[in-house]
Amino acid sequence: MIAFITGATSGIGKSTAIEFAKNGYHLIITGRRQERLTEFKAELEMTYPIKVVDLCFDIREETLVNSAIDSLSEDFKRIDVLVNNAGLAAGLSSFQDGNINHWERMIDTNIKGLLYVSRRVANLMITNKKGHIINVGSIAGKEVYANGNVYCATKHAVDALNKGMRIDLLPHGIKVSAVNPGMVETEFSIVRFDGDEERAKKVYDNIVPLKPEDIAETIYWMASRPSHVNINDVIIMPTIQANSTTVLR
Ligand code: NDP
Ligand code: 8X3
Repeated sequence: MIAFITGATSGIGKSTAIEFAKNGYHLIITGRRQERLTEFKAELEMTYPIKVVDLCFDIREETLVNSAIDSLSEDFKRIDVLVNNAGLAAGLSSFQDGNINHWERMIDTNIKGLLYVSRRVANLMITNKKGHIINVGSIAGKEVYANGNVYCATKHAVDALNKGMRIDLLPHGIKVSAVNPGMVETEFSIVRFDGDEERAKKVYDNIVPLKPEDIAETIYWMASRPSHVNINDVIIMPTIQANSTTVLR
């Protein structure tokens, strides 16, 4: 079995790769940081009896996405599970003060990048007559919170695409699911605040957030249901969080 995981250099994607490796999947791991991919591939292959292919590309670049996927061997093109995880939030400011560069990074990564990867992989899955696409959305794709404007819009787009892909891929026997987490402690907030680690740390002060492993286990659980069962959608929160803005500190 083969799992293709985008954004496996950190956080949820990295934990998801480990979870699939533990369960005997061969892996395709992706991200922009080659050094991390090389190290992670070596660690995975040393720990588990699996083969790992690392593909270093920016999912915002359609030609790079296509050439990376086309470079896979015929064996590795038989992808069973695609986890569309790579994504980010950039900034947390009012719409009227929004930074255009932040908006473009989020739209290009969370929507367009996800589309480029999914289209190419879905076509391989159609040829193979099997497959499962698992989209990593967010509570931000279910609710809108103050200053979340464009990030929330991109995750609402993921929610819509999750439903749309499920309809279009139904005749091909391809499952489509989404996991929508609340607060997970990863590099997410460091990225959101442009590397400001102090500000990022405060997001998780005095709370017990989700761990990336919690999401990884959920994703693997979704992927390992019997063939007649599809988990359409999961919302998963830390116990101290009721919705995107109600958090017990
Ligand atoms: P991290 O910042 O820890 O990981 C993000 C991953 O995405 C990295 O591996 C990064 O790799 C990859 N990535 C980002 N941009 C690109 C790009 N342009 N091309 C290729 N890869 C890219 O954050 P998380 O693990 O928390 O985030 C994973 C997903 O989970 C995201 O979609 C996020 O929106 C979602 N999510 C996160 C939540 C949280 O609270 N943490 C809650 C709900 C959803 P590299 O930098 O090497 O390219
Ligand atoms: C990440 C969770 O609440 O910061 O998607 O939007 S939140």
